[in-house]
Amino acid sequence: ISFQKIILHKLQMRMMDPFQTSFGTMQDKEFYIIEAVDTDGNRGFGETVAFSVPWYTEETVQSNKEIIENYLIPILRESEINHPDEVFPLFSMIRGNNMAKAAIEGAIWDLYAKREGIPLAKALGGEKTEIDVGISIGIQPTVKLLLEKISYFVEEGYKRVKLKIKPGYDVDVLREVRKHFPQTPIMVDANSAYTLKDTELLRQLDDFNLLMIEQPLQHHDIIDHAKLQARIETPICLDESIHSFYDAEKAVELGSCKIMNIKIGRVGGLTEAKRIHDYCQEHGIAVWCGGMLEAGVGRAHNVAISTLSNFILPGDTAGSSRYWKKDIIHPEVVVKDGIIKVPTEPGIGYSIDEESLEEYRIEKIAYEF
Ligand code: OSB
Ligand code: MG
Repeated sequence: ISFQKIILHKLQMRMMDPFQTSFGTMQDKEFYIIEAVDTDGNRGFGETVAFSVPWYTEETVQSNKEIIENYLIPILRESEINHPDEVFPLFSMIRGNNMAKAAIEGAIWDLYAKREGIPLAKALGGEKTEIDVGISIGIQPTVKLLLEKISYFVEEGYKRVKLKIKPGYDVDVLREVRKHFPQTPIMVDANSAYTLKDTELLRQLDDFNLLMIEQPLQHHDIIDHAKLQARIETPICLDESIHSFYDAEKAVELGSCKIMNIKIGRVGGLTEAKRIHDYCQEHGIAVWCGGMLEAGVGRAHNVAISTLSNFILPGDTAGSSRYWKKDIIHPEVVVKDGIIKVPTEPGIGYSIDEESLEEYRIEKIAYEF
């Protein structure tokens, strides 16, 4: 693959509603769309998924840009790449900064698939033609509002409901929710809001027949999660703690989780995501695709990776209209009856809506090769 240039488009988009987790509330999303152009004029797209503030992981929109500009693009300028699987190892001399790496690697995967004339899902080895999706619902100001939101998304057809919890917004809320939705597949996500001292409280969650509890404990931890898993029935799913294949392997060895949430950005890209997927499959750990409040390009990448066979559980890859009045891709990602039909066009399978891109763009920088 010989590059002509890489363009960074900085976008600013406002979500229709604020999204509240145990670590904070978000409504304005800033990110970069990475456009990789080859010497034949083919264009591949990736999206940075870090938030503006480093409260989910250390990375930010600004750190993504700095790493891409100062380290990753210079590495690409000096390297020859024949397949996108070579990108992550090339970047391995740079520690961490997985979301920066993933965004640029994602653009190269899309470019590669388009050059080959195949869908990205197929390039990754995915075989599903449709994927199941769930919905992630933020912490609500009142239980009444929460119940209304759940009703809305259940009626929309989403295959499972994920509720954000935090200390003081957990057992009582779930009791109310279960009263109204006794059969709905429900899981919870604590985003690291608890410690082992809360074991008794977390054990009470066993009464609610939850599919899983996501990331109850510290954001880098796999030790305490193993202890907790031994003491509760509800399967633990790790999100924040898994930054790499290495982390995934140690978590499975220790019994820190029974399920894994794979986010492409958190683990450094599609190649690493696929490796973790394969490892989990070999070890009987079901995986699903998490979300980072992405716009269309990031969403499209999530759809593609979700076609791999061990993405058994519904992901957080909701449709474009979950957060955006108008997305930056055409067609938008559509969920019907809780299902997304995987696009069959080459690459990510959705095209960039150039008009929307321009409308949301606040900065554009081109790096020539
Ligand atoms: O923990 O999965 C998470 C949103 C922001 C930060 C972290 C998380 C989330 C979500 C929503 O749960 C996922 C989405 O709908 O994109
Ligand atoms: Mg999570």
